[in-house]
Amino acid sequence: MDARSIIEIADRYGAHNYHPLPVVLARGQGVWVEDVEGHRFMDMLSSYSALNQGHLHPRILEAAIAQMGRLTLTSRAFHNDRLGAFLERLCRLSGFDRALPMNTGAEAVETAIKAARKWGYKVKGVPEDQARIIVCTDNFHGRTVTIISFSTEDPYRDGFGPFTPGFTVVPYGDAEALEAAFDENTVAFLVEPIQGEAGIRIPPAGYLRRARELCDRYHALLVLDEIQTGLGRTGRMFCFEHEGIRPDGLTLGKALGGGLYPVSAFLSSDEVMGVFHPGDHGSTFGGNPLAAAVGIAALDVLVDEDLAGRAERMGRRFVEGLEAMSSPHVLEIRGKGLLIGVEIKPESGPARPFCERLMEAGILAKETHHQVIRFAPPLVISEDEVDWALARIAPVLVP
Ligand code: IF1
Repeated sequence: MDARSIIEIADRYGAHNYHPLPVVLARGQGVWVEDVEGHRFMDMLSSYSALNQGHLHPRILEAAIAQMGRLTLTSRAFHNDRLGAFLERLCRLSGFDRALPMNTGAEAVETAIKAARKWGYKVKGVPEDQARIIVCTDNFHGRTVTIISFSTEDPYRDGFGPFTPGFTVVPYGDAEALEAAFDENTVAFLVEPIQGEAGIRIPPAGYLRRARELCDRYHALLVLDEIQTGLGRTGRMFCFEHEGIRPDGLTLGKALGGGLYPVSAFLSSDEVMGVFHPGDHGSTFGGNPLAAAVGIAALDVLVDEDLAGRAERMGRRFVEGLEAMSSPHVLEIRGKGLLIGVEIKPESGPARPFCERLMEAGILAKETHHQVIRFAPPLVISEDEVDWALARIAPVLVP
């Protein structure tokens, strides 16, 4: 079937909650994807960082296939022989005491919110139903009703109320405003170390360190959402390493599933995780043996192939190449590692037509927030592939 008919069917039978580029993908390998008509593209979106290890990484695929032939699902009513090893791997890699496995990013964030609130009541001593969590403007943490309750983006909220109370919103990157927002009932500050959806926004240097100090001073948890920034994307295994701090809680997802399966987790200390007891939280699929086997392989690949180091090196090469173009359309190029945003000047129009032209040139990238093109290829990208991409981006950015 041709691309147009496939798109028509999806449009006819699907909800219209997306506006995808008009390309229908059928195969993938590494940084490359192919559409139903046999055109090859470089995937510079990586499913929003869920494909850090690239499409169909052979080790991850092999682990998944092997596990699929043994055991895939047990629920948490029984133990399975893969989960313990996965949790241990995750804790050792991240330095946390315990991990709670879920499936999607939003579920990991919901878990973090529940953990922080319960920690607030049981450990900190906040009066019942008074717990407050500080979050930032232009945050993106997922799509559940509770999470969109503290979104500042109208389309994410419009028509979906009533909303969950208990959140205080402060301007992202503003340490003074953050300090002013703490009170005795604050249980956590939940924040992305770099805001992805907001257009690859990097807070001022020292912001996370200040956040760390404030959380210590007010006895609140610093919870970082690294669902997008974690697992090598920014040139470190975790983005918080850039500032030399440690959070009290961490959410991971996306690349934890190696581009193959939804795997997410909330990580924290014995003290925080200790608030959970049998029956008070869970998920049918979270921690299933297939997810655990895939998760182990996904982490092994990140470490063994030093994908964080590669993100750092390839990111530098890519940004230098973009800067060398001196495009008259570009207002700013920003990013860390291979999480790169190119902001288009308002007078050059929105980013979407640039993405459409990139697609015609063989590069799949997606605009975010109208003016920003997001470049976030799989971290397995090679120097030659970076140069290949730059050669195709140049004619689109430089007329
Ligand atoms: C979509 C955005 C990116 C996330 C952070 C939690 C989640 C996400 C920091 C929730 C998800 C998504 C969802 C996806 C597009 C993508 C996205 F543009 F929408 F904002 F990456 F920038 N925390 N990000 O970035 O994870 O429940 O989706 O597994 O289409 O909504 P999820």
